[in-house]
Amino acid sequence: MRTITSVIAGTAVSGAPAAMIEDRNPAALHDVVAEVALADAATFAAACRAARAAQPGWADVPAPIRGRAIAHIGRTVEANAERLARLVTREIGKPYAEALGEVREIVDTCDFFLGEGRRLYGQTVGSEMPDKQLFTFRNPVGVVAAITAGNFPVAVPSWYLVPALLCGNTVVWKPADYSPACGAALFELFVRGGGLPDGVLNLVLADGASTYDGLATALEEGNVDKVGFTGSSAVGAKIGELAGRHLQSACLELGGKNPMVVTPSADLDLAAEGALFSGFGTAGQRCTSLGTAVVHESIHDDFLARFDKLTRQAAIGDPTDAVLFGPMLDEKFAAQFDEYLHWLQPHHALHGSSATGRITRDNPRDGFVGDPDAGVYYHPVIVDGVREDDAIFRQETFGPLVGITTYRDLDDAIRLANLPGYGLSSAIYTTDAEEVFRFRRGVSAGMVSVNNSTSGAEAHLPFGGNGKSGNGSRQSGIWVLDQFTRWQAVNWDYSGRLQKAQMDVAELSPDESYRLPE
Ligand code: UN1
Repeated sequence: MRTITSVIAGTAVSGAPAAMIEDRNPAALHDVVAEVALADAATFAAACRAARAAQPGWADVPAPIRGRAIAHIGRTVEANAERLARLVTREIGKPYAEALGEVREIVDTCDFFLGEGRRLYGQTVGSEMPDKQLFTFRNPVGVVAAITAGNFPVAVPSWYLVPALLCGNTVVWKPADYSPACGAALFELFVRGGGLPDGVLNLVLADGASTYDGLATALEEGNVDKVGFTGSSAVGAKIGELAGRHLQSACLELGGKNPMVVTPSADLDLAAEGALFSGFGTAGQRCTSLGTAVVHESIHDDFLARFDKLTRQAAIGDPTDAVLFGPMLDEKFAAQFDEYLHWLQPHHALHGSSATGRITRDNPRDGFVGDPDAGVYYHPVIVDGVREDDAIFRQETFGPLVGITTYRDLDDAIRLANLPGYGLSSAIYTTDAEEVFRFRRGVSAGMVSVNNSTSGAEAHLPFGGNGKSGNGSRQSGIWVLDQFTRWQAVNWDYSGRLQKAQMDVAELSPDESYRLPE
């Protein structure tokens, strides 16, 4: 049995400071992927001290050379794509094709940022006074603590690690406690593939409580300059509050209750296909998964019939096979999803499967692929008749559940889309350009899809949300550079005298009373 541990400054942490746990395959619970030595809060704080010690040296490595490290990491990940994808499938049950796509997202992120080492542009700007020059520089923030979720156990972490390292920061990374093997694998690919010096990237495997306490200590000790967190809105609020006490704004990527508006002009087959993938891909466990389909009342029955049919026909089961979705990420997500199913009420009509709840031999799903009793599999559920006061309408239900509600006019659809108070992703299906732009303007989401899934963002557009989905921070593309660098403004006076800004400024002789002759 393989034991995986935290790694600080290039050295594996010995023993199991907090606990030793077994990491199991959610598609085949008898399969123990690894034994995991969990660290405690003190280990987290020690990792931040190591990152602090390594940071000046890493910032001294010229940015184009750091960009080369990112290039090498990208190529190393690409060369290990199938192995890493197989591990993603084994550890969190993501269907293999999707896992390969997830690995591709790391490579895309590296490809985008490898050239940024030769840009990281600042500006050269003229002064308001002669013989004086102005400049801006991007400086690394220092030590980044990145705490990530396990539904994207390797791609979403790379959204933090790649730009943070490229910008000259050192990093302490705490992957989800249910995806430690993916975490350890990605850590090795970064450190070995990139040739990173010891302490530049550190790995801490810990549970949520130890991480929070360790982060609090590290912030207190002045060893964390930026916190990145991907996870639930509830935990994100706590992390944001903790960072705020140290006058820091965390980079928060939180939950979503992502709406899909289906209008009368929509191609209903396309909309149903989009709803199927948005709602049930990754068993509905993406932060960008579809929450509620907001469907015009005139096409509700047609849309529901198509969506129901596709969902009933979808292959569900063994994630090494060609299935729409596999198991829940982990048993704790299954237990949480069971709670959400209690939110179903008599006014709801259920569609999409032969039953609801956990799929077992006694509660079967037609056409299930493999042995349902081997893992934690759930029936997909389409909940029709959702009302705006229902918990199922207002709250994220991380799992294979999609609500349907109806609207009368587009203003009403936009109101319903925004009502839950999240604001991550959204979609509209329409062939009417005016509706597209009215929706884009009115919806609170950071991301809008037109005739496409709510999920599946590309790696070079800003990714992030508003409201309960985040504090406005954006990841990916050029926008994330503002998370991992701080602007420094420099002015250089070479006039040889003290020139006072706003005071020693030459005045022209304007005559604003001048009018053209009639
Ligand atoms: C997440 O679920 O945390 O847009 C991220 C998408 C993926 C990323 C999802 N590229 O669905």
